[in-house]
Amino acid sequence: MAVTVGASRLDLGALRRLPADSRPLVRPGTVPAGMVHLGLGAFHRAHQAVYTEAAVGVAGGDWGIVGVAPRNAALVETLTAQDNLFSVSTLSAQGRHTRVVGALAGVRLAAADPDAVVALLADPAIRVVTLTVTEKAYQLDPASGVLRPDAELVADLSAERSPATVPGLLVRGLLARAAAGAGPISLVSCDNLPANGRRLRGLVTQALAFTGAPTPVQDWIAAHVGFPGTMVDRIVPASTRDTLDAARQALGVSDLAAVAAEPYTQWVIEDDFPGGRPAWEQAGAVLCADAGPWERLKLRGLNGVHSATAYLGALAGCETIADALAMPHLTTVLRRLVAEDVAASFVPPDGVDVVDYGEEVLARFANPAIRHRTLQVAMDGSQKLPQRIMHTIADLRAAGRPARWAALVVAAWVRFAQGQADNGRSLPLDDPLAGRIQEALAAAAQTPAGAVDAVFALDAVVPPEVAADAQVRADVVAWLTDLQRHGVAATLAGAV
Ligand code: CS2
Repeated sequence: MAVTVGASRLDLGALRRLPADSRPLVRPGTVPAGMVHLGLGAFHRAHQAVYTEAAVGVAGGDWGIVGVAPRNAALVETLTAQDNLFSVSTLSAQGRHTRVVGALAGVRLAAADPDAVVALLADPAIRVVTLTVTEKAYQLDPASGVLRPDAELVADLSAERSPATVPGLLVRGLLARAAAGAGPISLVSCDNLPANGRRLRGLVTQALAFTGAPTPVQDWIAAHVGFPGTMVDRIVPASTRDTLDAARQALGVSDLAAVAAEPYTQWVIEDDFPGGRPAWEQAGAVLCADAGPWERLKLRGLNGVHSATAYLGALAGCETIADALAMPHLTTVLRRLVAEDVAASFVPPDGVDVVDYGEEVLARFANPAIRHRTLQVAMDGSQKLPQRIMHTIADLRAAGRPARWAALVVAAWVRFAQGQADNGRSLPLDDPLAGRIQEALAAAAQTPAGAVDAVFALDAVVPPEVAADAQVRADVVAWLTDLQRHGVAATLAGAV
């Protein structure tokens, strides 16, 4: 991102000149580090950093966060120049509020000094590690959770070297921690993976086995490391020049690490912290024994609906999620997806009505102040679709129910992967499996059925019971035929 010049910079010295309601909730630089966070993207800054700062503000504790960016050198440089400070703007139709967050005790660039990150993970002062590294960084087969290490990860696990991947950093860090007997720790996945705590535990266990670490070391890790599952929620689009300009206006100084987010925020966390944790419940988080029902609610009832909006919207030429929602009939279709498919696919948390939840989600998506690009949400579909849509389909079919609206989402994804919007514009397939998906589509018969069969053969994405389901296949083929022949607008109009 280009550097804004002219205004003076957000840093410790600028704090006292900020409007009173824009100042941090803790005195930056005074809270010793107790946590490491991997993945310093916009979502972390507007979510876990905000909760952690608020928790420390109310209840205290040595829970400063050392933020680790795997590769983003510019962001680490920016935050270092800003004394680890950044702002979060909360945006809605009613207006905006900008506040500087003082949760970060330091920042590191893993690519520049991986060994420093390994040493941090082995430091007894660090007792919690949170992660927002996106689905693909786990290197797990999205449908099954089996480890599929790339060459870098194989190298990280095969010999002692400075790790180049996120799983490599975690495993080398835990081995160093075990060797140092540095005490218990929890690794907290805050990514939108299914059963993210169990997936992360599975990743660490499979990766450790790969290293051939001695059994007592593996046993130490199994006994001393918690893997709480979480449900995380807040819509935080990638920052743009507008985000930075608006932050500068609100603060009177420039903040090149500014993020903007919707007002809504939610965090449900399984309380598995053998080394202790911040008092996140004091900041509004829900600590519980099983986050599973909350996670299914969110992955299926929000993220699945988000992906539906992104693929149908991008095909119809809409730039943002809010623009897509303004398309005639889309909200009707999304309501039916929630009411007929999502709500019937799982048992929600006690006291939650899935249809009401869906209404709130649609109102959040329509927030005109959040310019969330359809192409951003459309990214990495192969990593997202299993937990967002395929599991809905699998559970409905196992209960003998149809999955008609969920099948529309799969068809929209296939058409998106075919690479052309209804207006003829080409659509980028930004996905770690892009090559495999495109090859499969190119080799297939050039008919809707041919495309669906090609995609259903990708077992990393489509679970076997869904791939083998003739009714699901027929539904997806029928929707894809409509989308190809008539486009999104007419398909939606004909569907309701
Ligand atoms: C979105 C999510 O980009 C995406 O795929 O569906 O980032 C979504 O905005 C968050 O999960 C909301 O909590």
